[in-house]
Amino acid sequence: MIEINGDRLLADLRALSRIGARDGGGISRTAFSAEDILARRWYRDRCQEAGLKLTFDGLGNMTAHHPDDEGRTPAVWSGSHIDTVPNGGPLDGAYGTLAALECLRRITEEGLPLARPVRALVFTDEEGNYGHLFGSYGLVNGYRAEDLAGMVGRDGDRLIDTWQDFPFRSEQPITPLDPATVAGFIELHIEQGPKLELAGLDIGVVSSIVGLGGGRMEFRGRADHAGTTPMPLRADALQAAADFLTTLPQLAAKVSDAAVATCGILRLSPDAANVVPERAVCTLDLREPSRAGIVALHAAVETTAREVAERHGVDVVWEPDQIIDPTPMDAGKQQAIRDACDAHGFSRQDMPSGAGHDSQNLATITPTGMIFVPSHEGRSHCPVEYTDPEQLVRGANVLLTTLLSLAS
Ligand code: HGY
Ligand code: MN
Ligand code: MN
Repeated sequence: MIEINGDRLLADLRALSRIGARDGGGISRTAFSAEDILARRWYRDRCQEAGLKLTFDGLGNMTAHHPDDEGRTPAVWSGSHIDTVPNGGPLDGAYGTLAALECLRRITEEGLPLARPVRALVFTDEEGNYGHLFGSYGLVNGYRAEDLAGMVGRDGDRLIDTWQDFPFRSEQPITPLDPATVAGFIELHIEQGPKLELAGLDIGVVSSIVGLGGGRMEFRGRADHAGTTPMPLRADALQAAADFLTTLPQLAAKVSDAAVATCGILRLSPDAANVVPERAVCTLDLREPSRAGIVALHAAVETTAREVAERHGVDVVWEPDQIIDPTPMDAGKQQAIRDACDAHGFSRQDMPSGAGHDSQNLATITPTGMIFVPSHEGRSHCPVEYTDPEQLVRGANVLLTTLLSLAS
């Protein structure tokens, strides 16, 4: 059974983690940023070193393939993302991206005669600076020009301004991919939760991926002088937002034990210490294993926000995101992953994913599977994100064996 070059994969992960590294240990590589360009150049150089061709589409999704496989379809796909959350960790996305590249390098080095080619992919903006799972969603569904024109990043920048002259984007039309060109997708990823480590297991075989909802809740009050405006006369948008946000834990609990609700961004205007806040914008992230659960969360946050706004004498505007459905993984791909674990003698368990992944979009057009490795103390989306190197190598070997079984 061929194996990956573990030292090379670990060295690649260390090298990529230096791009966008910040004092204090975190990594910031937001989609279409200068750090993103550096990381993509680095990835392109790795492809060239391995004799692989790199192409990219109108959204910046990148595909690495062997020149001999040019145009050969259907192909087996694997990959993930290299963009990060602000001050994130070194493995979320990068691990699955580089492991897929390592598998393609090993297949190339061994000159394996495969019935179907294997391709390694990098999806743009998985972390949703402009939109949930932005690149893989557009790859599968396309985007209308007006959708793209309306997209704004967490820093308030317009997508279509920021991606101007972005060197890793083509002028290709952003139309849905032909499903016939893909013969299956496998994504390797860190668990980003504590289950595998607590169970002392090597590999998670993902059964399903949680549904994603959320959106923008804006409370609109009235700007007033902080010193001269009596408390009862105020229409303070932040007071209303604060009241609303404290209800999130019980709103989630009312829907189910697995429902989660987060406000990770709160923006005030005019954002001045001596002005009563006129506007408070809360960005909400809502998740639940069922679509009905997310619909219930959306309804609950809207009802509660309107009640709170009424009480505070302010207005409220709710702009829900498009719900990304919970996604079951393909049974056949799950079995292929289990077989690969057993061939290597690695312990495993089937488990759901509480994090969203590009696999959610790929699964709508091709049989898709996901492989997890343990995350130390379940931590992720933060600088302390860590997985033991030998566990990283194990996961990549399961990926290689799985891809070879699907491509043969
Ligand atoms: O938010 C998520 O679950 C993923 O990391 N984008
Ligand atoms: Mn992430
Ligand atoms: Mn990820």
